Amino acid sequence: MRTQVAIIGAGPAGLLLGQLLHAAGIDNVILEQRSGDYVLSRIRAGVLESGTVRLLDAVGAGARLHAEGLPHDGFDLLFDGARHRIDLAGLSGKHVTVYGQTEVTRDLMELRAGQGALTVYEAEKVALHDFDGDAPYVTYLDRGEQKRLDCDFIAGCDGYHGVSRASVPSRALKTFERVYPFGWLGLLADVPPVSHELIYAGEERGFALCSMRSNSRSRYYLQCALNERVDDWSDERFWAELRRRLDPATAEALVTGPSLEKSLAPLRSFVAEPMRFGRLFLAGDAAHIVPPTGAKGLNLAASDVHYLSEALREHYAERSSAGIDAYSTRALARVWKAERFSWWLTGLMHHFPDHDGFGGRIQQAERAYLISSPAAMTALAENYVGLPF
Ligand code: FAS
Ligand code: PHB
Repeated sequence: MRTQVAIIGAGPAGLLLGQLLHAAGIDNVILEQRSGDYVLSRIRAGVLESGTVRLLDAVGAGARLHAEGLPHDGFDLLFDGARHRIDLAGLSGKHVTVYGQTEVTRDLMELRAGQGALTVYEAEKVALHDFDGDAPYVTYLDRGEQKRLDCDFIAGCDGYHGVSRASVPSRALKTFERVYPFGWLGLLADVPPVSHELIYAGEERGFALCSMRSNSRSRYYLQCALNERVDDWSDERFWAELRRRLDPATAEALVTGPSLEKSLAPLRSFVAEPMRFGRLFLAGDAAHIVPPTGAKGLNLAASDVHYLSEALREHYAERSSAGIDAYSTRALARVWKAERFSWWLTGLMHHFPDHDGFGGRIQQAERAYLISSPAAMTALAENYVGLPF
């Protein structure tokens, strides 16, 4: 089989890239190791930047998003018992849209299936070949049968643990990493959100996030130790700890109920440079990871594939390699700004080991300055709504 672009991974990066290439008339095949149902079962991001919404609209995947997504003009920071609203719309002129990654993935999957574009689910033993030459190809097992996909380019959209970045010789890669001394325990429940906007709480007992998927489905997170196990957290224990990390009025307003899902995610900042190796391009989590505090992971995947699809369109339509040659530098410029913001907001709102020492005093000073300075809040707002593509 032959295609122009082989895409590894059917997460948001791979699926959105597939649609952007389809819109440009560029043939592509997606190889995904899991089933479609499994991909949809993963509960992840919840906040879309306006740039991501524009891309979804551009490929025709925005209808349900506009019908069911929740535009948010601000969010609260809670610390020292007080909630401080960050007026995103007033400070940046933009808003974000609360719409779960699961729904984005579902919309893109349905659009792709309706166009008859090929996604091979449960593709096993995917292996990348000759991407440092002019005739790359991918091999994989399809229901036990060895297959080969010849292509012009390979897009590695297979996430942090994928095969694409692992296929690059280590001498060709420079990686940067910061692992945080805590994780996030997430809970999804069909209960009304405690507030109409998100609340990022940074009280003594640790970080908590009050988010949502709709006006009847809530998403909550608790900072937890890395050695915590989900099975040790009953719903009752989760709700009781969440209440302790909220101010009394918010705790009182909290509606609890049975969890639909609970999961633990470690937090790390990670970047692999460059994001291009011959005819292999990395995009999304395959190239970088941010702590979810800034809600940037999914949105960075979107800007990566925006740049990559433009570069590939230029290659085929204008016979120019300028976009391809500039892809890594262009993508990394935005990636590092999002890495900085995500690291900063994580530092501002989480409980670190040196909380009682120098680091704790710096955090207090950072918070006091932020809520006293329109300029500081504007900087927070323009990063949160998403810097320009
Ligand atoms: P993804 O990991 O989503 O998709 C990669 C796909 O490649 C997967 O479907 C995988 O099965 C497939 N794959 C992997 N190896 C393969 C192989 N060898 N062959 C074929 N296919 C392969 N971001 C936020 O903004 N907010 C959040 O709250 C948030 N929470 C998160 C929680 C967790 C547990 C994780 C892991 C991430 C979270 N993120 C969050 C970040 C997340 O949303 C990612 O940024 C987003 O999924 C990136 O999308 P992709 O780059 O497509 O990678
Ligand atoms: C979520 O709803 O999953 C979510 C929202 C905002 C974040 C992280 C996660 O910063």
